[in-house]
Amino acid sequence: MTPSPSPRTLEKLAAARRVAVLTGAGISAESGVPTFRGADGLWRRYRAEDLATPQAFARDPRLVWEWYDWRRQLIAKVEPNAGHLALARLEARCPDFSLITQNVDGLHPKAGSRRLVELHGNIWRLRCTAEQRTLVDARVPLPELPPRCPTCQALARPDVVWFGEALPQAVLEAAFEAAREAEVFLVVGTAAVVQPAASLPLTAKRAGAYVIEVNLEPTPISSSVDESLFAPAGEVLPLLIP
Ligand code: BV8
Repeated sequence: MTPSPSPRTLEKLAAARRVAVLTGAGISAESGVPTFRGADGLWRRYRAEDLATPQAFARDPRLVWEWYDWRRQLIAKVEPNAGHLALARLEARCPDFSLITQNVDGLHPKAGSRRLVELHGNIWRLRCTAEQRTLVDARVPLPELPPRCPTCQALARPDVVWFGEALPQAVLEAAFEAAREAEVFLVVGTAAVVQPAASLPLTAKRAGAYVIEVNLEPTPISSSVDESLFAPAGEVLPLLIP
């Protein structure tokens, strides 16, 4: 039985002019994209430190690219779900809105979200390791692994932020400013483990936001939020955002 949002939560969300949302892998789960730490998690078959790090890429770029190409092929076959679409509706209604995502799958823009802060990059972009130039290459599968920069033939990497890499400063600043300014902060489908993303909900709370969490189960921030709704995002978000 999907829990009903409290009247206070519905009032806060309906009245808010400034809204920010943080999403994690859980919002894409109902589209068929494995999460990182869940039962069918991506890390189950792989270990984060073996693949999503600069050291792993330096050691074996082909292995890292086999993992990313496998994920790209999987994501290419799926569609945004009701949770993604509800957030796109919320954006259309809010004068001041930011959707901050940890996800690299590109399902939020595919659902129509535009005011997006992609904290960890995007799996559909490649970055030249020599000149840092980025390009969108959505071919699945990629014709050669590892791919090379079409201009200078240097190795190309996924344009994502790996563990141990700093997030781009401008992206970080935009995310924390949105969290500090928000009247309502919605946290959807994240285990709230990975930093610095996991600090955003508490930053919003400390700045006076009403914080709503949507997850299947409690997380380290559940005790700090105003309301937790423990049910699939694809079911809860349409109730929050009819
Ligand atoms: C940084 C892109 C500093 C790649 C990702 C030791 C060494 C080095 C660093 C560290 C260290 N210890 C700690 C750190 C910091 C580290 C970190 O936080 N580590 C964690 C593991 C402790 N962070 C970093 O390294 C960051 N950079 O700190 O830089 C710095 C500063 C200056 C100079 C140099 C360095 C960079 C972190 C970014 C890593 N990249 N992704 C890729 O995707 O391949 S993170 C990866 O995890 C994804 O982005 C993912 O989104 C993210 C977070 O996971 P979640 O989204 O929360 O997903 P998860 O599977 O965990 O949970 C899913 C949740 O959904 C669950 O709660 C589940 O219950 C729920 N759910 C499931 N189904 C549903 C649902 N909810 C609702 N509905 C459903 N249907």
